[in-house]
Amino acid sequence: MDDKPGPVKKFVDAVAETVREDGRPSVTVPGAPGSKPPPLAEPTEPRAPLGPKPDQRAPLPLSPTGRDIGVPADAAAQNGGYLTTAQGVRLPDSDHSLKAGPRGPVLLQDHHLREKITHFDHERIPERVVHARGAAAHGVFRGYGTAGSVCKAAFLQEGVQTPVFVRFSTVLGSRGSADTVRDTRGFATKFYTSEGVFDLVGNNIPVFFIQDAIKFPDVIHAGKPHPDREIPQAQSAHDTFWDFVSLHTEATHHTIWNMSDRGIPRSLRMMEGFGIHTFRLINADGASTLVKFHWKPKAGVHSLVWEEAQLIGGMDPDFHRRDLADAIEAGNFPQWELGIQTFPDTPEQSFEGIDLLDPTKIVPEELAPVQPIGLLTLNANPVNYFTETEQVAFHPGHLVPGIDITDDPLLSGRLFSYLDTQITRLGGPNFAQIPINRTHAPVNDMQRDGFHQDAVHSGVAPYKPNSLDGGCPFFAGAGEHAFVEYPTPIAAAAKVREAPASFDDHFSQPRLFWLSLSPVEREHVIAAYTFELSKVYEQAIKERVLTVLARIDEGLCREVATGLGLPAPAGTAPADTTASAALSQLGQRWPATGRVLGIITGAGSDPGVVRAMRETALGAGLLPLVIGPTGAPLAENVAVQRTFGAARSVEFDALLVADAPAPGADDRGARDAKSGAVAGGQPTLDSRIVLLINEAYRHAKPIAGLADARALWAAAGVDPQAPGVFTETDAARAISSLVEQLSTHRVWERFPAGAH
Ligand code: HDE
Repeated sequence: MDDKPGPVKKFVDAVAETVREDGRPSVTVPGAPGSKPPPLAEPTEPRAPLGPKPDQRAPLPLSPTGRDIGVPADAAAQNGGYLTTAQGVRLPDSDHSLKAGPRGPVLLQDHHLREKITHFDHERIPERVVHARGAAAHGVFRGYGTAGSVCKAAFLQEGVQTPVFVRFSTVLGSRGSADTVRDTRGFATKFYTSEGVFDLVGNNIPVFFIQDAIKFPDVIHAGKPHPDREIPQAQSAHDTFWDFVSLHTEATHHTIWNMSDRGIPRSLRMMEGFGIHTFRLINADGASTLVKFHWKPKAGVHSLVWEEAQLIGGMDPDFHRRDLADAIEAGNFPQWELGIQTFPDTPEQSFEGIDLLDPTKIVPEELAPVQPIGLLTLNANPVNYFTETEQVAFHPGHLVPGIDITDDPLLSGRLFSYLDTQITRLGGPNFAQIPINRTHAPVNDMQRDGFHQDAVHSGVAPYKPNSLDGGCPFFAGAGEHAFVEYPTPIAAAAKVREAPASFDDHFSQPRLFWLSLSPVEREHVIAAYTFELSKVYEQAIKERVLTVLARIDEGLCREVATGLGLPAPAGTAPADTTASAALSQLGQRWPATGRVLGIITGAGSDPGVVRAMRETALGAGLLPLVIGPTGAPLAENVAVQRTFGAARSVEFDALLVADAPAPGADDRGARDAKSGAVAGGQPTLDSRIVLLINEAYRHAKPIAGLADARALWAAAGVDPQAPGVFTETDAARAISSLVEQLSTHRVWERFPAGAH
């Protein structure tokens, strides 16, 4: 927008410049903890604090009222080379309390001790009641202009670049829980537009468990750990969850999505996002169009397999968080297209018989195609987790001119809840002044005082009308970017606690979802239900869930019943509907950019060959990590990023064998608890590498190697003729075979699928 305030424009330009076009990583191995490597000995010479790393960016330094405060964007919050108190008084020591003699009692007059401990005592704020576990990144959104005819919002106009902050989350777990649990993921985006903040607070699943916000405490109480023993953490495989969803069958649609591969994403970068509710867009002429928002990842929608998800839960509970930060640090910036499905705003608010106000229903993309309206690129990691990712406050009621709500009863409750929850979580009503929440548009809101007031307001008349402050602030007129609620007509009605009759259909869309999955995806759904219900203690709840499954599909119900050792109730599923290809995660091709390749080397590997492999892999957009017997470099310039002892298959999307390594010095073969069973009887090969190959093969990952990889294939139970196993004569061919295979995400042909 031409009228963008100066500092915001400068910032946007700077952000836009960092968007890489070539897709080539800028850092070959992500993970450096600081902006400079540390010296061996503790530094003693006072010096200015280190700045953030090149991949990090803090919120734009604006005043609480959206003004440029002239601070360089990379200014560290800490200032000066000396340790001080919070009052800026320099300190000579922070290791010893003030005592009456070295062995004497600590003195109450130690103001430094008291300040330090008191602050520490209050370092935690309440975690989010839901979506507590999260990871976030900064980025930029560029409007395509294609929404111009239906929406007047400035940030959607052609070429407009808007800074954004995106937070991904799991719903059920607490802040320290594991990333790869089976759960819905949050996908919340804050657009700092020139017309104020717009938040699109969505999920990676397009429907919700409930149709009315008043049920939210119920579904969450059921999903959270049992209140007596506080187990299990961050998962739905327990009695209270299945008790609720089997009785409250409007949850059936969301639940089957959770039981599908969507519940265990491979990466936050590989998830779709959905606004779920139907929103309303208003164009320059004041006309309204109903829409559903979609985020489509450029990398495709991909998932883990359940065994991987479980292994990662122990091996690297921060897997998704690390993956997001590493990808950004390495310059593999994740991208999504924002798209809309549009529907005429008719009094019925339904489309092709689907009630648009029912958040348990989708509109298949085949009926209403998703039209791309802009591109999101995440290109910077936060500088500080707490101040940015933890303190960011989203709210579906943060709307800008051109975007309005509908009467979806779930959305109505959310409009209350998000504002309310921040008051406890962020300690008062001034959370919009926390740097990450500050709008980039000028603020003159007549709000005053309250806990943590950062703005020093001048003037004497925070009220309207006034003459003492010159009448300021003024109302915006037509053409001055005012937010005007759409004058939705409301039919005369009586007050009732009821839902429309169309909300009673709980099964036709779960069936649509089931019918749209490929055989291998259906296998996964069956396995997920069977696993979860096996963890349920009460027989009656399992039987009740089977009656729900019988209403989705007889085959699904029968297979799950077989796994549980229970009789399958008779099928009562609704009539078949036309399947929606867009609901399956399979059947397309995606770029392999940013996929992680493990290069297996041995003590005898030729460093030149390994270096060339890395270069070729980097050139193909992969993130290659060298796996070596120990942490020692193979040669100068060929560092080892993963040791045999620490590497696990779940970190890698594909493996390339440069060498079939002999047992490393710390390999205990069959006695190694990590790998014994698989490697037993293969004393010439490192047992951990045999396990690595075996797992990658079972998890349907592509694997490639040069001639002597054959010994590894045999030891790891790999069929050399199986799809996605490449035994090549030169490394470049091996890598291009892997890249080609990665475009379908996994070697799905390797999974034996039943006829469901
Ligand atoms: Fe939320 N939800 N929610 N939710 N939600 C919160 O707000 C709530 C719902 C979603 O990264 C809370 O700031 C109610 C649907 C995301 O900070 C809280 C209802 C969708 C996030 C809250 C819903 C979401 C939240 C907790 C039923 C997808 C994380 C902390 C009407 C469209 C945002 C907070 C972040 C967070 C309430 C249902 C998505 C308590 C009452 C549907 C992504 O306000």
